[in-house]
Amino acid sequence: MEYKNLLIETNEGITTLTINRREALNALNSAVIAELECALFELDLDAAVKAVVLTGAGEKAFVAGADIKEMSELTSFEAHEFARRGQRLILLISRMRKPVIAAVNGYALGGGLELALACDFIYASEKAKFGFPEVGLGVIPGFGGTQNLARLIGPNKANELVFSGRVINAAKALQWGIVNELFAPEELLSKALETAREIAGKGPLSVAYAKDAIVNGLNMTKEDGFRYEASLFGVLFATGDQREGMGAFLEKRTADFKGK
Ligand code: DAK
Repeated sequence: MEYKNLLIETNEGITTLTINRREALNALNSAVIAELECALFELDLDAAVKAVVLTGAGEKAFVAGADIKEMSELTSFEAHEFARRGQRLILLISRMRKPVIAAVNGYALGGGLELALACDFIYASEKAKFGFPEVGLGVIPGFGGTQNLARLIGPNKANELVFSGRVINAAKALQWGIVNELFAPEELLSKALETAREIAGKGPLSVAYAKDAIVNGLNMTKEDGFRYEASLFGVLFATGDQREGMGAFLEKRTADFKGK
């Protein structure tokens, strides 16, 4: 696929995926959503890629939401297609084996916040802003936002943010637990890449299985989650990476993981 709205750069196993639609503050129209889905699907299959950092082009916005202009003109059938595509993208990120870090460099509103919440964790610029303006547009978050936000920060804070449509600053997002860490705008990407590199140095199967256990375990009872974790733990003992990781420790050398 030819990417007209994305910049994709891979260095030493880390891919920086930048949504590049500055004229609309990187708003998600159907073309951006289709390109993101395709790019992430391909990156997940690419053994050379160990982690993905997702960000927005420019200094103003990560993603200022779904494209309101395009949405306002949709027929009912097109709106249904749009919703299905968007939700498929959100689910794809949680199903990917590779970790995806959101580097939120500015506005993360509506569908933009939903996209960030779908990632495995969020780093943000001190100038970033977060909110769900949907109730002011006569709709509600529709790309998993109500579910992912309430699971992340609990229903009370999620209720306040979603019902009010208020935009909160980065410090508040950090305090509420939406964001893991804040950085000066010029440091954000390098800090996200630094963490991505740290993850890339670990066993890729271990990282993939840990993600699987955390994402899927959240939908299980605690006891079922423990059982699931034990199964994945056991499966890893059938891999070369487990022998390599433990062997390297015992031989006092750096592990050379092959992802199999
Ligand atoms: N869509 C389209 N264009 C947008 C946009 C958006 N969400 N946000 C900004 N732009 C465009 C502006 O129209 C403007 O374009 P021109 O007028 O220059 O052509 C350009 O980007 C620059 O924006 P501003 O001139 O407004 O810049 P300001 O600094 O003054 O304001 C702002 C920045 C972020 C506060 C403001 O642009 C703003 O309020 N933007 C809209 C934010 C918003 O309401 N976002 C939420 C959209 S609703 C669904 C699932 C999910 C969703 C929907 C359905 N289904 C399952 C069906 C998600 C819904 C949403 O995300």
